[in-house]
Amino acid sequence: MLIPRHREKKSLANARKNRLEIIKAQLSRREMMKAGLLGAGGYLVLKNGLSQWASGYAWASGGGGDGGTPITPSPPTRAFIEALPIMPIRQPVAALSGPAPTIAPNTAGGEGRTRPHQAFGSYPTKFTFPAALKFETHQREAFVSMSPDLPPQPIWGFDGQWPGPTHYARYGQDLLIRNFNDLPADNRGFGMNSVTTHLHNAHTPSESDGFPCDFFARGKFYDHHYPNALAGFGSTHGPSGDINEALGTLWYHDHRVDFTAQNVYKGLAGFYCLFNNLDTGNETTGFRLPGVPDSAGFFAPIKYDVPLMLADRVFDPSTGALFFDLFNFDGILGDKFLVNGKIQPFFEVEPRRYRFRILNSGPSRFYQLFLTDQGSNTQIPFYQIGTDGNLLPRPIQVNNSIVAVAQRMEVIIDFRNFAGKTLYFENRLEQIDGRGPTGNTLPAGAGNFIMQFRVKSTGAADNSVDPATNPQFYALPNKTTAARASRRFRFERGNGQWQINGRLMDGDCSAPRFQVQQNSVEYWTLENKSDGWMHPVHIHFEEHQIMSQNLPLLTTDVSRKDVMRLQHRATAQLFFRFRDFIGRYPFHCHNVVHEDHAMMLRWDIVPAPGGDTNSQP
Ligand SMILES: [Cu+2]
Repeated sequence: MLIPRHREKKSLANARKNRLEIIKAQLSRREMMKAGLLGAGGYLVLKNGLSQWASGYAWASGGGGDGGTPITPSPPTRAFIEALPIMPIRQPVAALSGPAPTIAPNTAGGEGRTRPHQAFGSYPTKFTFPAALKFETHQREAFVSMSPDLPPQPIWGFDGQWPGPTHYARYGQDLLIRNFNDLPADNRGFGMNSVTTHLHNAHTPSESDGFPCDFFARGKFYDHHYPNALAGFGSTHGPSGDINEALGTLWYHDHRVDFTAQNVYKGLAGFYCLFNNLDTGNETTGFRLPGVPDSAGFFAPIKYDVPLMLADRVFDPSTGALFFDLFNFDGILGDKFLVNGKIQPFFEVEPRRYRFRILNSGPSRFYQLFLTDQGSNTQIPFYQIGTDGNLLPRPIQVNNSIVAVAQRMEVIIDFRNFAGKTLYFENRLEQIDGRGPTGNTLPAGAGNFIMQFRVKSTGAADNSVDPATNPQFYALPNKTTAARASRRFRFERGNGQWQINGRLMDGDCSAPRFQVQQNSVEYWTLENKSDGWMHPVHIHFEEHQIMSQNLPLLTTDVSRKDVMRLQHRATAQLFFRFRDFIGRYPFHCHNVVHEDHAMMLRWDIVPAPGGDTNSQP
């Protein structure tokens, strides 16, 4: 039946209004099920005007009426008219606001933590309480401009910024960070104002890791202890840890159970960079990676060492406001590409080498990044030096790199031969819905130009290492040790939800699915039997190495990783060594929409001689 154009528009507007009201009510998937808004299959029930929005002509259906990519485009915005923002560095404080820190949770003093700091009890000689270095951050609402062509957007940010301040830290120097929840009562449309902050892939005691159910209410604070200690310090590589486990580019982000997608989409994310006496942030020392320290000292942005946070977003076509669709279970694809919080910025660079720390902050898109000279549509090779926050053993020359949600790629780009030219980061991966890329790479020039480089004609001296000389960074840790336990995990869709081995994450995170023995080795097999979906799977606490996969590996997959890009019909076996701390951790799909629709599980690390060997938890 043909619907008159004006009626169609009106019903669409009603549907959107109804959906926004449900989202504003902060209902989780579980609550929506209870309220009868979701059917048994997990799909949105077609009633009360919701159906128009869900079922076809407003959204390219992902199948089954469960939403998909918006056909209704965001309002037009101009590209490459605003400069790339560089985030400020978080500054230490002499004293924390509020009560003095305590090892036990200071519930009476307003702390939301529920478990004592373990590293001060079990490791008194290594970590002295309280940590000498102290920071604080305030999560709060702010209005920011993402484009001069859009209205100011209400975001939630660490210290009111998106991306949040970049945190610089050094190995061997542990720190306390007091995290205040100063978020507003009114979420202005979406977002949950109880929060938990995860430091992605850090070797962090469980109580400071930002476990999904360790969320704390507005008005409270939470003290996180980050040891910044190399893995193995308490076991295989005592007392200082294994230098080959050194991490570089981490990021912090909200991890609230059932609400991670909304809260990260709203802005709760930032970079955390770890340095040591090899990766120094100074191109005249250590590995000599590009970087010139600021004369203001360690807590100031390092020149030529640039974090880039990629994000895609949808904006309401009528109001220009940031839009989040809670009813899309495939994954949310934005039609606007932001880098460091700006839509398609430009960056003026000198004709020399730069280190870029590139993070895909989601929510759901995969990128295949090329460096494109738009005039000729030629691809310029560059060197990849890291994946997922870990330096590769040596630089690898590539002409593109794939980065799934939550993955990082570190690259060195040499602009020396491009003085006066304009280059672009171009995403050429074809992806038409939140399920994952199609597998096709678009022709050169046909992708999305997400960022522009304007190369100046002159620049400062370059003392950084030339990656073409094949310098050695860290070696790969040994992975020949036999496993104490082998486990197998299927990532699958069932009843319209996202499952691991046929089960959903429980909403109170109360039951561990399995227990790992502290300081043991395990082999985990991850399996995706579908060719409809891809899952970037993140395992907390320890990175892994891929032992084998039934699909070809990228040259850069021979590395340490913290996200497994589980492709269509992939089966991959991973090597893990779980060391040092104990407690509960999650493991989940980092397409944050899949994560919130329960593709996550809790597992625990327990002291020897505990732990189980359940092969299909
Ligand atoms: Cu997934």
